[in-house]
Amino acid sequence: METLNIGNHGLNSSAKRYRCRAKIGKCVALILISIFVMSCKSTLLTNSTTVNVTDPNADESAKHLMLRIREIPKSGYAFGHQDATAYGMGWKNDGTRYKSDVAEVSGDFPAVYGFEIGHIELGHRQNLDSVDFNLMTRLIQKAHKSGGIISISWHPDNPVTNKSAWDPSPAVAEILEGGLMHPKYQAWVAKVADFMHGLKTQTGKPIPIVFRPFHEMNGSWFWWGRKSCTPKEFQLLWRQTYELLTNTYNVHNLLYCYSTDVVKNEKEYLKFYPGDDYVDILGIDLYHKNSTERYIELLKDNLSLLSKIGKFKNKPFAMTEGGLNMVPVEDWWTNVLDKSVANTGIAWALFWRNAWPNHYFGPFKGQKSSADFKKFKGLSHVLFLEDVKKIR
Ligand code: BMA
Repeated sequence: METLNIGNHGLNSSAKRYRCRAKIGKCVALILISIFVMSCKSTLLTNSTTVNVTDPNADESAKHLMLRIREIPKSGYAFGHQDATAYGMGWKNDGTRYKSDVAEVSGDFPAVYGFEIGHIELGHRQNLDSVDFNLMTRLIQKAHKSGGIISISWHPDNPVTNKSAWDPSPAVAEILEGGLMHPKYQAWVAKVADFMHGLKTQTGKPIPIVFRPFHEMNGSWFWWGRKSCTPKEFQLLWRQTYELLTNTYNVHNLLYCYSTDVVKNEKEYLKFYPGDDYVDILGIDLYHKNSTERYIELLKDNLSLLSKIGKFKNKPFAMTEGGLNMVPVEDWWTNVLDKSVANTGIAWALFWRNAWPNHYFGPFKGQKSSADFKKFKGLSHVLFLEDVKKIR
């Protein structure tokens, strides 16, 4: 009995110790399991060996961005706005307040941020729309830090006439390798490279960018457009720019996006295509210029065509620009846009800038389509910043 008592006593305290150890063991196991699960989740999205990007030396950040972009269509499509945080209707960012017209209307920021670097090639402090490049860098850092995706377009001046990007005088042949203006063009691309190199997080990591140069080439309004150069010349321009950025200037934080204007068919879309090895994302710019019925048709036709090419090439695709100037149709977001683009597989749709009272494509407080925009924001398949930042 005594022994038993002692034994009981002994057993009680060792049982307690055992239980205590078991509890600690369980906690440790739970922590380890959570770490394992979390690391599995992040390896799912950062496993760079499984992601296809064209630049063989692409930074991890660029590969990660590609994985995020590929994930988005599984839950819907992301909303983007050009110059969202640089200015809006009646205001301009002076570096003291971070805001956006879209956030003021809907309560959340866009998921995709369009920026424009036209005039970087000239060494100007501001872009062609008077956005200071230092401010732009800070806005890109902030958008990236908060989980947003950044897309950059470039409207370089005509290198031959020194007039704007909208001067269609032929210039491409002159700036290609062997052309008289090639050294000048190389120096321009070096300035683009400097800007891209400067896009770093606070801890010095490269910020990944969707770079979308020489867009709407099937139109005839830019010097790289269909009436100003041959498809072959355009393709060389693209490839040489790509080579300069990646190999000569060691820029590795970019995903390259090829985007046309509205097209009639697949052949037109691919007419200027520089090749699968030079393009990561397929884009198309679709503006509502004619009747609503016509735009709905155009979205359906062009996006299904884009989706077909994207699936065939296994490349993500997006509506890289678009919108209805001054959004005069009250239910445009839900009834015109969303009805035609939901389920097309696009990763995002980006709307052009809120520039002036007669040149804007996003909503702002008091604007006619604002109430509908809030409804649009409430749709579970339309992703804003809070949604897209969870995809990482
Ligand atoms: C165009 C217009 C221009 C602007 C250019 C580049 O569509 O908005 O005013 O300079 O884009 O942002």
